[in-house]
Amino acid sequence: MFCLDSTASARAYNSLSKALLVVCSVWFASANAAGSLPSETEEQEPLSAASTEAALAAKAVDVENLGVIASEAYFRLMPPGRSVSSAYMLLNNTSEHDSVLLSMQSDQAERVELHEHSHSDGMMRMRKLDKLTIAAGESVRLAPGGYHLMLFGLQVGLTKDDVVTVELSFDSGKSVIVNAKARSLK
Ligand SMILES: [Cu+2]
Repeated sequence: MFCLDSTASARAYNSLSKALLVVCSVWFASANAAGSLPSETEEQEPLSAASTEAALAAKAVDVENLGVIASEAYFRLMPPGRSVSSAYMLLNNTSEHDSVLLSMQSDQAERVELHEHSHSDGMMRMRKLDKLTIAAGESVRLAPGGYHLMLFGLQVGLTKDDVVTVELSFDSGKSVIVNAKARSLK
């Protein structure tokens, strides 16, 4: 699935120099215009101290069992009122077995997808991926212009002090809890 419809991307990519920022702003604009953003009707409860402790405990156990460590996690701070953003991190597979990221979810977002940017016919597009394999002993970096997590229906009004918690589920059946800090991206 491509995030950009071909008309919007053709207009937007006349100037390649604006590549990444244009991708996101045009994509956000078209998503809003199409009314495809989920409603904001679901109540989002802030993480309590107890659930934070539980999450940290879960992370410790999962890292031990799974061998995948997530670090340097952050999400892109959105303009006011926007509910779609992206998250980035470094995934390091310290085990002796390949690990396949299959799904991800967050209590703070309606839906989380794995995407990658790719060049096609001289244009940069976003594409949804079904999985991401992290080879044994290898790292994969999710970063602007490459792999990223797309956060749809994200809690509105997040600020620089907020954290988005995402659960990554792997083919082993285990999962890793990632706390992504807010970051402003130029
Ligand atoms: Cu994307």
